[in-house]
Amino acid sequence: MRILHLQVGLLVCLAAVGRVEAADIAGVVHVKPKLSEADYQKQMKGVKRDDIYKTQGVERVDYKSAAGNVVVYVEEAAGTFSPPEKNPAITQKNASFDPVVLPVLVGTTVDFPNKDVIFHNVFSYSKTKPFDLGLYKSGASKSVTFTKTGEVTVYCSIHRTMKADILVLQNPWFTVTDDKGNFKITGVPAGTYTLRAWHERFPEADVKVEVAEGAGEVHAELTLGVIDLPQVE
Ligand SMILES: [Cu+2]
Repeated sequence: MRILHLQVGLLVCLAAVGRVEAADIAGVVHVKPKLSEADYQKQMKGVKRDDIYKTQGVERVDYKSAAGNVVVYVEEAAGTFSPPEKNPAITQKNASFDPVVLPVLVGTTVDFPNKDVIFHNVFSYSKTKPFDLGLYKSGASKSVTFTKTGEVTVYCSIHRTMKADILVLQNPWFTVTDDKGNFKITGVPAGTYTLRAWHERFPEADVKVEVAEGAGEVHAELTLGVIDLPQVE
């Protein structure tokens, strides 16, 4: 009975400490290409119609959905952190990687299961972690441990549209935005941080965030965009 009381007491104590020191960082990432339709048309003046037709069937970037799959992360935080007990996975399914963007804590092992009926090959030429898992069949899975922070772009040597990005980060305070750019990072200890936004097509953006003790929730907004980047329907 006494042990039980002690345990309950400890739990209450931990909960109280957590409430005082940690807060959530929540907000939105905006994606703002800067060139208007009118300015784009002005730039296109004098371009031959035949030349335009050559590229007509080429798939364009959908900037409306670009606010999704943005990694939002605390750049640096004090402390040492343990990788998760359950490995995150990037699955090969329908000749695509799922998810296409995966932030992980340094030291994490990522599983790459093949859930297609066809063979795939998973490899990366990145400086952060070059690897080549070779061809492997349906139902098989291989793993890679990421021991250095940085960016790792992953491809399949057979299917050229297969691409995934892994961001290896210093601390566990990161998340991926939903398709509207919303994000929430939970349980960030009190402190002053640089919050960064990473997207495969844009330069990174950052903002300073102050997490005060007992803040509850801190709001943050980030904007990704490129000067003169055309957005054409
Ligand atoms: Cu493939």
